[in-house]
Amino acid sequence: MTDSLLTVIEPDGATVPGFDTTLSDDELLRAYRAMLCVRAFDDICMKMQRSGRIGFSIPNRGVEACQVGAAAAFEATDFLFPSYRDFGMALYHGVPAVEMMHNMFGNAEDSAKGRQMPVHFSFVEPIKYFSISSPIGTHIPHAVGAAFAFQQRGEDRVCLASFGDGGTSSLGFHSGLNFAGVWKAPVVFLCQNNGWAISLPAEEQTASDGYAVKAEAYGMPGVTVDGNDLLAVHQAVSEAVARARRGEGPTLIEAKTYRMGGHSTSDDPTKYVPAEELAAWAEKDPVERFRRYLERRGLWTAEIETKLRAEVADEVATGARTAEATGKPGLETIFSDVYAELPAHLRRQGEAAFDLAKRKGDASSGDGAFPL
Ligand SMILES: Cc1ncc(C[n+]2csc(CCOP(=O)(O)OP(=O)(O)O)c2C)c(N)n1
Ligand SMILES: [Mg+2]
Repeated sequence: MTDSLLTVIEPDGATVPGFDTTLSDDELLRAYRAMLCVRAFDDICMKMQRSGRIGFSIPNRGVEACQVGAAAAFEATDFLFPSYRDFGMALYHGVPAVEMMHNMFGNAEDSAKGRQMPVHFSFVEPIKYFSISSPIGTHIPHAVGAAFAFQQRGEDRVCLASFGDGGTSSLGFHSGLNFAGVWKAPVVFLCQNNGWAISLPAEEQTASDGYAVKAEAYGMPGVTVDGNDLLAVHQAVSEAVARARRGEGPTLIEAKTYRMGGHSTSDDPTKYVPAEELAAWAEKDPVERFRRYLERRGLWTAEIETKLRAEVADEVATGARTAEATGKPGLETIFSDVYAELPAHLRRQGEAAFDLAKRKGDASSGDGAFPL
């Protein structure tokens, strides 16, 4: 159990003596672009939700370094089991913004064919990004089960289970970590402690001294890392991935970060987040901190910034326009990808429903309001 907080980028962008990242210059710039893209994506989703064009979205502001630093430690052959607040994991690995926008609109091009809520992305290429589970913590045993299967089959793949401080109160957290410890499954648990679980502060989520300490009970190392420091998160997760690949089992990483926005586009954080707390964390903005690092390293200029911002703004705006203009999934797709062979009773029920829809018309759209 490491008590100290791993941090490598100083507030002015310098790194601590003796540290060097294993990320190449290209990967560093890719990470920065992914973080800018998350911000652009968030921005446009807020506008689309406020104008009633999508049901809801999840803001990522403040946690971008944590998502992207962690994602950069995985190969495309590994399996990510992300949280709903992990947009940067997909974007870093090259998922085009338009693919994510298809899900925001639940349209015919959506990989889930409109059968998931917005922000419940799932991708097979270019990264194995497992479908988001709405019930908190239920994806943790999924990640452990997949990791155990890879271990049994002798496949060199590692799984990531990413969840929040609130996720540690779920049954999935405890059963998942327990069996990962017992089986020495190749899985990395990333607890993004972002200060809040909707309106419940992280201090009221647990009586233990932080979250990393919980690792001890399950027989695995627990590490605490500065979640606003992309390179520190990347280092901690890379070490855990290497450990998993060596067959030494799982690691629990607590990344201390901060949600600089609402839980979703449907709540008002000013009702419960102290303004001074938010202001203090805004000073530690992870994107700005990484930008200073890139500048010191000679990888950032104002021209590069302008170019990247224009690129990501165009990517998300074009993606949103394309997704909005794409039609809804046909009713007859409700059973697609579900059964290898459709059972007879579902075929009969389906035919009756499709016939009714043909005669009476498809269900009309709702008003776009979403309860959470
Ligand atoms: C089993 C279950 N209980 C409650 C909810 C409602 N809910 C949705 S998000 C959330 C908070 C989760 O907080 P945290 O794990 O810290 O993640 P964060 O939103 O901060 O990223 C809750 C309680 C749910 N989706 N599933
Ligand atoms: Mg949280």
